[in-house]
Amino acid sequence: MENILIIGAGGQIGTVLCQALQERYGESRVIASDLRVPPNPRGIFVSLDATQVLAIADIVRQYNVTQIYHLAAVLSASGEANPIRTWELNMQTLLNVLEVARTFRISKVFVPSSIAVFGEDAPHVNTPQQAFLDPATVYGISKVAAENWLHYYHTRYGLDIRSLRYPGVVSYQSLPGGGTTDYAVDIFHKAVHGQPFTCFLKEDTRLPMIYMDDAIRATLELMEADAARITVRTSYNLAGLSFTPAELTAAIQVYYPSFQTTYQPDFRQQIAESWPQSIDDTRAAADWDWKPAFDLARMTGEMIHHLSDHSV
Ligand code: AKB
Repeated sequence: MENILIIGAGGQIGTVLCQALQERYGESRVIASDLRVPPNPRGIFVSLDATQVLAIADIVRQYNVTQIYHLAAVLSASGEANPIRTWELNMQTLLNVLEVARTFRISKVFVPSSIAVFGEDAPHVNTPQQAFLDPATVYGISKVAAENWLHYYHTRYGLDIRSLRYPGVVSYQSLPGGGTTDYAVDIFHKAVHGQPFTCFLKEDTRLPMIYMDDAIRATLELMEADAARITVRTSYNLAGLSFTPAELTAAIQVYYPSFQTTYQPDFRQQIAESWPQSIDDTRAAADWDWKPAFDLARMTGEMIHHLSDHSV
């Protein structure tokens, strides 16, 4: 029987992944954790500061944990406010998780990476799995380092660690925080409330994104794949869809014709321009049969359906 610890369970992906794992494995088998415990959590939710290795070890021992999903990290935009602190937090929590996993012989670990590992010198269209990694943000630098640590712990200690380079994740269940792709969620909240949206990126900034359902399915499919099929032990490229703020606005206008976006690019524009516009994920397709299900029209319809009071 698996007992699964999620670190960063209160975040955008953690909130939804936690529910998906509870549905799959049972509520008593999933130990959600974050710095703060939300009011009325479903199932087991414990307070955990992942910068404290002994605190992670205590929970692993107490709940007999067999798998860890480590989702806590400072993201691309907020990370730039304090680069050294971001590096320390992202690396310390990662190394703590890896050491606990090694010591307690955890059977499987998931640590997400990001499209932020890519920078100026990677091809921006259909960015390949193997590309030059020269990230422009401290978040990206920490994810490149993380990918190499994952590979190291796998080859040196035989740990079964798996990872995906998430694009921007679009969700109705939870809000992102501190990312460069966050606009693609914020825009829907404005649209359903009948308000105009001010975008911090230029209208033609194309970025890779993924709808939450696809992101969760990809994570579970990767984690459940036969270990012999996992040929990438740094992190897999993962594609969902790609769009610009102008294209997303047009897709929303199908439901709200008077909805308007204005553009006031800030420092996040430069981060976005350093990232891929689209991702080549043929390796994920070949190794564990990955195939996204949501295009722009379907994603937009679902977001509006869930965020508005009525079905559209
Ligand atoms: C961010 O914008 O920083 C994240 C990411 C792409 O990893 N959503």
